[in-house]
Amino acid sequence: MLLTSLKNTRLKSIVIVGLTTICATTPSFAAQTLPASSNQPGKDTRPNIIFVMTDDHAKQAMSAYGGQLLQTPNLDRIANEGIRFDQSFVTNAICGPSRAVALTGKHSHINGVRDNRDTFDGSQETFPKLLQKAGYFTALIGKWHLKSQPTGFDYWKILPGQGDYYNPVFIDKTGEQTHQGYATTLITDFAIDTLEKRDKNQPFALLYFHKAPHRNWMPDTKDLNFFKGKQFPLPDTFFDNYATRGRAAKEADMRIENMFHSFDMKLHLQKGEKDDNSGGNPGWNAIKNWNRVYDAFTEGQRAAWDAVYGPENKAFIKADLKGVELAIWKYQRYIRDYLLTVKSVDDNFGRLYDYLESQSLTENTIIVYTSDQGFYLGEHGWFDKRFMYEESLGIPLAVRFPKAIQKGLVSNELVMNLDIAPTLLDYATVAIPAAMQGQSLRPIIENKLTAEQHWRDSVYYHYYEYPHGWHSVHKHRGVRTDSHKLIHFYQIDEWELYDLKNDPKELNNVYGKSGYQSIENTLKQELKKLRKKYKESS
Ligand code: SGN
Ligand code: CA
Repeated sequence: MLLTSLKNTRLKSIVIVGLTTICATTPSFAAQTLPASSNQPGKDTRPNIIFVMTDDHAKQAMSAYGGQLLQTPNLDRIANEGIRFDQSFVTNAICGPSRAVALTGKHSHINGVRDNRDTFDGSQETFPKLLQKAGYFTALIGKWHLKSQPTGFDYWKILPGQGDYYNPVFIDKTGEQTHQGYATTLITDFAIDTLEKRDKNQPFALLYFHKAPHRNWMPDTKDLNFFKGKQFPLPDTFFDNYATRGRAAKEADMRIENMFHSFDMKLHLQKGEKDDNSGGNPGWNAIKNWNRVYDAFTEGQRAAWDAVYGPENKAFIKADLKGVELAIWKYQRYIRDYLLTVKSVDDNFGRLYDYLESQSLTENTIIVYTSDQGFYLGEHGWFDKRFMYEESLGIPLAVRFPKAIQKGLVSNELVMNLDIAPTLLDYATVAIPAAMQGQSLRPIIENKLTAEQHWRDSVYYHYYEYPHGWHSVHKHRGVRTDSHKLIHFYQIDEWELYDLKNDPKELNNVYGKSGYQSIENTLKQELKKLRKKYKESS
């Protein structure tokens, strides 16, 4: 049944957006244009790589995915001039683990980073290391969050841990320095500078990894009035009470009404007032952390910030909102601030793109765009991620490489962040290690997958961070196919099953309901098969 349903979708899985983009000419494929190795005499024409990753950027906030909340013309360009993946997923929706998967092409239980408390073992094989060995100049700029020092990079400059939005500390091989400015802009400045200073005879692979739009969503002061006066529509599922779900959704601590008044909402509490909305990690001092980032502003930044937040905060205090009204106010502030941090990513990516254009680098450079996981923008009443539900499981994934990609492709194949490393190695003509668990996306990217070729029936997911840390989401593993999703919260032995075609918002858990026995059994078998395939025994 699984296979049949997949074969039926295969034929529909690639579509081309917009009549004007349907070309009469056959696209030229990279394989025909790339030399085998950098050891060949003459100019090295292997493609450059720019891997753009944001932190917590939901597809709903990218206009190429039909998101209405904000226009992201620069990021959209990657999708519109290349390929957009509509069913792209992470294996474990949390930062450190997701980055480790992207670097290694291996699931968390193999690469050793199961949750944000784990330290990445930098002695293991990664795609940047392999590219470096193959003669690429490799660089990493921005958020790293893997605790150990980066390995496999000729140059790196990273934020410590989560990093700060304003006047952040960066670390490089020489030590720590504080840089005045806004993180997204600084990361872009450093990325451009790195490209400018590189040895131009070598191909390059740049990992351009943003902190934004991670909590606590502090926009750039120059963007603060961009949405002035705008009210955003509430998502349909904002008031979800998880009626058909089990304990996990009910016990998670990530509802918007519980966001911190200080750190998240940017309100200045009076002396003695407590910010005891738990917001995800009891014991964490939100007021102290808000004061720390607010105190880090320069005078000019603080004046610009206060000019906008000051009067708004005053009006909020006066209104003394409660209950639903308070939750809606919090949503409005959250979504505005979140979107503004995305806007800055988009503007800055545009700046990097302009640089590439000025250097004639837009044709022979593969640009991959993704986020370390999806995010809840008020759906189910939540912020944050972690769950295997669609909003956090799904990621934006787009690839631009004019030499190989027919403009405007859209794929519905089930793809994963696990596939990024093998794909980039493939394009660099570096052998993909057998131990990598992902698959090169090249046949999809080049629109060469035929009806007979088998891609993938399902994706495997495993989230581990419980009970430690933030947001109290129970451990779970699961399987998602094109049409269904089965989740097992194994420590509390609760199952959930969703019929994604009839219930795309996952409001109706049908596990154990009549008529679903057969799909339930099929998916349980599939889960077993995937655990075996990926060598997961624990
Ligand atoms: C911080 C956030 C959490 C978030 C984790 C993990 N709290 O701890 O809300 O879930 O990061 O995010 S904060 O108030 O300190 O911002 S991740 O993307 O790095 O995995
Ligand atoms: Ca993240």
